[in-house]
Amino acid sequence: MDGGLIVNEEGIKSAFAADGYAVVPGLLTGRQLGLAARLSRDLIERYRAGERLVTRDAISVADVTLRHPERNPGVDAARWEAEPFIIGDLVARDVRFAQVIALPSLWKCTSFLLGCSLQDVVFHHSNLTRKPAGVGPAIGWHRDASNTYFSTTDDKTVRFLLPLQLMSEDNGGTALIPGSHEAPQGCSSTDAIFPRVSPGFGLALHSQILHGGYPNRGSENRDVIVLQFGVASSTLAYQGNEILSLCHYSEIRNFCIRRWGNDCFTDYEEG
Ligand SMILES: O=C(O)CCC(=O)C(=O)O
Repeated sequence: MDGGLIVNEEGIKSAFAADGYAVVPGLLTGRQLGLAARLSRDLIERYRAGERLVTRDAISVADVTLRHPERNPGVDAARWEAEPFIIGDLVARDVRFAQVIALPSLWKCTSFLLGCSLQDVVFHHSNLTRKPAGVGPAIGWHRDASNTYFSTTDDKTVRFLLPLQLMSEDNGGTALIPGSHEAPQGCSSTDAIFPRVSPGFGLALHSQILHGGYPNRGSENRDVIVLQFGVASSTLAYQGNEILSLCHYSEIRNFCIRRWGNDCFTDYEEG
């Protein structure tokens, strides 16, 4: 299987089981990261230009600020109507995002974190979540298992946050409480940590880990591609209707090969 190079699988697996999260190096090669960053930049520009296909059902910095002023103190919502906060269903907006979802390293990592075969892994959903420099809003504390968009009844999901810039506390990086996936009550946000995640690495989240984040008041943007995967046999509590949802690796790979030919994967290989 080609793609990024994941080393230390056992270490990543035991961190994920014990802490409810893992920072996974080597998920994207330099060229794959270049593709992901280029597609995300295009999408942001199309949003700012008001293209309906991109703005439809998406959330702007203004929307979230008006709905939850406490999450974005001091920011004047009216100035940020054209600035995207969350854009979901990435393939529906730009079909080339299928090449990012098809990265073998993500599927392989999901299969070893969930202890299932690669053939049993399915794609759930995608979005681009942004915290623009200086005005990025906070994200409330939550567990992905409780979301009413796309979740399962058995906790068998992995959510990857793939940052396009170095993500840390300084630019509103994801906050999480290690071990909270095994502590349904009794967690305190004072125990939060902010993993530093480099572009090309991913933050893999257990469905029960408590996570959120503070506003970005730093000078660096913080954009993450969010991709959730699960297991075909799971019962779904909620099922968002996105292009390629519930497809297997072979189906998404074939989808890409039909559009861009066999080279579309090797093209993004290093060296
Ligand atoms: O963007 C972030 O820092 C967190 C995103 C998140 O909470 C999620 O996708 O569940």
